[in-house]
This record gives sequence, structure tokens and C-alpha cells, in this order.
Amino acid sequence: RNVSLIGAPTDIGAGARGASMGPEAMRVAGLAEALRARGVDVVDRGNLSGPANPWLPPVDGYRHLNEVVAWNQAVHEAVYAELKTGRMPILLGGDHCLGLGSISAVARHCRDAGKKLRVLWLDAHADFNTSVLTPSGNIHGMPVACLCGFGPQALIEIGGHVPAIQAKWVRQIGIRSVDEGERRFVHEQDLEVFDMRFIDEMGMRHTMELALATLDDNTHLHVSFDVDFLDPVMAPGVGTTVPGGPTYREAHLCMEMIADTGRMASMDLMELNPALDEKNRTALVALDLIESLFGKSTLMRK
Ligand code: DIR
Ligand code: MN
Ligand code: MN
Ligand code: MN
Repeated sequence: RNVSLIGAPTDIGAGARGASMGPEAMRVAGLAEALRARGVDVVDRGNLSGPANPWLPPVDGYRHLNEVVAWNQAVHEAVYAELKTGRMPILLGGDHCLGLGSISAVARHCRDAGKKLRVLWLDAHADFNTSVLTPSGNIHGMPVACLCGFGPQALIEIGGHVPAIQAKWVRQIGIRSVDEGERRFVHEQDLEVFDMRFIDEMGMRHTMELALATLDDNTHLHVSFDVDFLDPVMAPGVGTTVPGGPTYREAHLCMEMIADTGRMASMDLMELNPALDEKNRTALVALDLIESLFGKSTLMRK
């Protein structure tokens, strides 16, 4: 497999500063080397650039909308270019507003190639707010809604097709923080959400069996991994930790079951914030999990 690492060093859509340092934290943790050790051909494309974070209050329900658009356009073009040459992009965030640029590029590639798309959204949050529903104005709480066509024109039209994706292509896993109005909207749009209660009751194995059901040879599987998916006990290096996430073992099983499908063709690793971390341990946990996503296992398996 051929992987291209794309750094997007910005916290433009977040409520805490520091996710801009996420790409470098993953490089320092040894991401490229670990993937190469697994036989993956890795090219690090370096970092994209975009506007600085002016750190202003929201305007009409959005913080930094113009800057968010500029960063997402850069991400969209970079991710699309990698897919076009047959490589697997791994977007190193950066905050999760950039999932819009990344997944709109994946959706565009799937339209070109006549492929189906399945998006796994691993997160503590549903990221399904709109400017009216948002309690914060932070656009990292809105990318799934924007991808589904609910958002400002300049954002939803990145990628040239509105909506970029359909809600029924998405499976959300690990969710445990949904805002009041957002909860109703998730329900109305019939988003398929495996929240922490579902995982508690059914287990990660059954959850992943359902989330990965009906993939076929023509399905492009995209994994959008917000580091706050993980329990903050092991992953404190993220701006919006929420207690009660998947354990280290549950997160590994999630990754291993994704790897077993052999269908992952692109991913985002988002919201890693080394300013809030301790000796880069959250990046090292994320690295462990990515190794499992790329097929690392304890024993030989049939
Ligand atoms: C919250 C936080 N739902 C918001 N969202 C986060 O501001 O919209 N998403 N942290 O990852
Ligand atoms: Mn492809
Ligand atoms: Mn998120
Ligand atoms: Mn989150």
C-alpha cells in the first residue's frame, strides 16, 4: 500500500488552541517509520498552509468562517490529488472542521470512480451542529452537517456537489456529547449513531460488525478519527475531552476490525493537541491504534 501523509497545522475551527501542532506531534511519535516497518510505502507531503488563526468571537454563528473555507479548500485539493494518483491520504490535523475538505475530496473521488462510500466517524461528538444550533460557533462541531448539505454555501459547495455525502453513508462510533438542538437534528436526519450506551450494552465487537456491515469490493472506506473518541484517561491531549470513551482495548478492537475489512482507503487523524498532552503520550496511543488499523496483530491470524 502507498500512503501519503498530509499535515494541516491549524486550530481554526476549534475552541482551544494547539491542534495546529498535531501533525508535528505525529511525526515526532514516528508515524512514517512505524508504517514503513509494516511494509507501507510512505511519502510525507509536509504541511499545507493557510491563514493564521485570528482568535476572534463568532459572527452569525460561525467563528473564522473565511479562514475555515480557505483551509478546507487546501485540504480538499491535497486529498483529492493523492486519491487521483492511487495513493491513500492520511490527513494529520488540525481540528476536525477539516474533515469537510477531506471527505468532500473522498466523495468526489468516489463519484469519479463509480465507488460507494462508507464513512466511519470515530468521535465523542456528533459534529452535526449548524450556525443556529451551535453553542460555540466552533466549526469543528459542524463538519458532518456541512458534508450532508447543511451549512454555509462556501463550505458545503467545496468539492462541487451539494450535498457531498448522504447521511446514510455515515456510521458514528463512540459518541457521548451531543448538544441539545443537535440531538434533535441527528434524529431528524436519521444519522446512524453507535453511542457509548450502545457500545456498553452491545460491546465493541457487535458495534463494529454493524458499522462495517454491507461493505463490498466496490466500497471506499474512510475513517475520520477524532482523538477525543478515546477515553481521556489514556488520551488527554485533545481540546474537548469527554469522560467515558472506549478503553485502550476497545479502541484497538475497533481498529483491528476495520483493518480486517481490507477496505480502508483514506483517513483523518484529527484534534490531537500536544499543548494539552504529557510527553506526547496521546500521539503515541494514536500511533499504536494506527498500526492496528494497518494490520498489526499479536498473533498470526487466519
Ligand atoms: C460542541 C463541541 N459540540 C460544539 N464539539 C466538538 O462546540 O459544537 N467536536 N468538540 O469535536
Ligand atoms: Mn481509489
Ligand atoms: Mn470531531
Ligand atoms: Mn470530538
